[in-house]
This record gives sequence, structure tokens and C-alpha cells, in this order.
Amino acid sequence: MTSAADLLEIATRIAREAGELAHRRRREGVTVAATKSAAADIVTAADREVEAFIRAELARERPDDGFFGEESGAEEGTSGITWVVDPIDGTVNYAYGIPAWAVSIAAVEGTAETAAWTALAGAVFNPVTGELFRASRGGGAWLGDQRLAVSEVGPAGGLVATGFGYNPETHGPALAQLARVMPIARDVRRIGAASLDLASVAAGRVDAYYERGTQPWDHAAGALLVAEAGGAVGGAPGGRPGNGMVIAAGPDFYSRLEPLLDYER
Ligand code: LIP
Repeated sequence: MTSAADLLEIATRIAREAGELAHRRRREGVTVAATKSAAADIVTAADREVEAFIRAELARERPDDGFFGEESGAEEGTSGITWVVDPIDGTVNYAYGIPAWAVSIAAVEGTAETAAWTALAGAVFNPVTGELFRASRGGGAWLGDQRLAVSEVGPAGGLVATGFGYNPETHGPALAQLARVMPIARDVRRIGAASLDLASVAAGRVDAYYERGTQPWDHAAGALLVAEAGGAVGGAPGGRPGNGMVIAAGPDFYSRLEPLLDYER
């Protein structure tokens, strides 16, 4: 049985190499290859190339594991471990040249089903800043040699990160929801990459993050970062993070934020 630390070593190496490849392609110029769920939901040639690179590296190192990636789908393995991969999280930032996008790689025990897996290792790498956030189950969350811990929110309220997703029908309700959150917020951030939002909660750079409509590869690694940094992370009340909702914060602020949100069950 491979340890979580061994899986993390593989995740960090591949995230770093994949991020460098994506960064190189970004400097060469970005081409949008297609749109997906909505006109705003784009995939670049680099998303596809970087995911193919990650998939090939994992197949070489861990041939019995499953794979679940944003651009190339799911394939079951026989080892009980599945790799959940977003080659470029924050693709719109990547396309516009905003330096907030990341490679996100998680190793989970179980299948490609958020509700059924246990995350063992996760790496989130922003090649533009050079920051690689990493966590393994029971081993803490780290940025370089700094152990990460979620923040405690003061009287000014929480600095809250959120996102609005690609589905235009959800934007009105998301704005109404934000209006309900404002009384407990000191301010709001819209970073544009769920994996970096979650890494920011883990690092205490924001006090909370919530978003509806994200996909498993957006939050698989980041949710482990938050949990290992002492935070609370979930979805609908009592549930796991999912497409209906992802919430992450220090435990006290989480319990203030959760009742203000809408949930899709
Ligand atoms: C993005 C998320 C972001 C969300 C976007 C999108 P992508 O992932 O990280 O939080 O608001 O709608 O889901 O598509 O760049 O991998």
C-alpha cells in the first residue's frame, strides 16, 4: 500500500512540471480550442496538452490507478486510488493573462465520485507566482516549509472569496446570496480559480470561500488543503463539497456562513 506521503511526492512533481509546461504555452500565446457548458466556459489548447501530459506521467508511474480529469474524462483503475486532475484551473484568467490559475492534482481513495472518496494527497501549483500548496491526509497543509493554518475572523468580519460559475441562470440567485453574506463580510474577493480560493483559505489569506457550480477537479486538492489546515469544508449542510455548493472556512466562521447560503440538494 502506497502512503499518502508517496502519493503527494508524485502529485507535487507532476504539478510542477505540468505548470511549467502551461506557463511556457501561455508565454507563446493562448488559443481557445472550444467552448464547453456556456460561451464563457472555454478550453484552451494548453488545457488539453497539459492534461495529456499529466495523464501520461501518472500512467507511467501509477499504471493501476484510476484517472478523472477535466478535459479527458474518467477511467477506473484497479488499485483503489483515483487521480482527480484540473490541468488549468482558472482557464479564463489563463486566457486573459491574469496571474491566478493553477494546476490541481489530488489522489483520492475511492472512485471518481466526490461523495464516495477520501482525499489522500493534493497539490495546487500556481506557476506564475511559483507557489506550490500541498497537503497529505494527516500530514498537514504546507507552502514550502511553512505549515498552513486557517485564519480566525476578527470583529471587522470575514474576507470572503466566492465565484459565480458559467451558467448564466445561476447569476441572479448568486448575487442575492452574496447580499445575504455581506453583513458578515469585511469585503469580497473573486479570484477566479477555485483551487486557489481553497488554498487561500488554507493559508489564511482569505477567511472563507463558497461557490456553487464547481466540478470535482476544481476542489479535490483544495478541500484537503483546507481540512489539513484546520478548516471546515463541506457542501450542502452535513454533506461533502459538490456541484451544489462548496464552503470552506475556519470552523467558527463556517458555522456563521453556512446558514446564509442556498443549497441544491
Ligand atoms: C473555474 C473555477 C472557478 C469558477 C469557474 C470555473 P475552470 O474552473 O475554478 O472557481 O468560478 O466557473 O469552474 O473552468 O477554470 O477549470
